[in-house]
Amino acid sequence: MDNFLNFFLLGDVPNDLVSFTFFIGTMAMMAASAFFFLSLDAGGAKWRTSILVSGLITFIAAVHYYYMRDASVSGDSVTFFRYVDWILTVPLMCVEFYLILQKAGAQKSLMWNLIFLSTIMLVTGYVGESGLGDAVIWGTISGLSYFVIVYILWFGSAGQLAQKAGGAVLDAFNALKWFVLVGWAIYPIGYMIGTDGWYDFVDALGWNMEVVYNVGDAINKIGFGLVIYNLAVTDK
Ligand SMILES: *C/C=C(C)/C=C/C=C(C)/C=C/C1=C(C)CCCC1(C)C
Repeated sequence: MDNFLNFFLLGDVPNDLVSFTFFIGTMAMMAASAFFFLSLDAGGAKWRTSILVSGLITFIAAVHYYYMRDASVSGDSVTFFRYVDWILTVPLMCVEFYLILQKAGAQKSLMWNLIFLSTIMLVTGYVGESGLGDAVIWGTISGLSYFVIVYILWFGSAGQLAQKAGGAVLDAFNALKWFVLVGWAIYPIGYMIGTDGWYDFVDALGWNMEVVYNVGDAINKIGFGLVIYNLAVTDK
């Protein structure tokens, strides 16, 4: 088994839970990328870009997981790779929202607003998590940006456009909206677990912030991409 894994330059199977989830995460992101890239035409020309973006999201994550796994086995911090990954992939998710609503008349401003807010959310989160600033203050600013994103998707103009599009587009939009409300909420929980003095019992379980983030990424990157794939094959 280890020889096989070394062949893929993945090294030995790590024996602590945290590194192991990075290892599984690398595999899962690689497999999902292969799936999306090979399925580019599954919904015809109309959905090609959307499926491509799904593949780019998991591929960018696969590369970062590869590095994070290495850092994790060596006991180094993964925070920098983590946020570089997010700062590239979360805006691509905002692009996905725009792409599926484009035919219902979505304006580019919807995409730029979401990208702007998610950048604020992640940069302020990085300041708090890396120790450059107070974890509570910066985490709160990050959380406020997150609420605005949720608000725009649940109660703003994006929802009206999805209604107008109806059918499979509306179904996909509604599913993705839940990913942002529930799936993305996993991250602030991870952040609080990583903040000293908050939810310290989690460490006793052998879990930590990184495990929570890894579970979040698997759901939000692979699951999110599969919703797009499903939309493409239902609405050819
Ligand atoms: C693929 C990666 C995704 C979808 C990452 C999403 C990340 C977040 C929604 C992070 C949110 C945070 C807060 C709302 C407050 C605390 C700091 C963060 C950055 C963990």
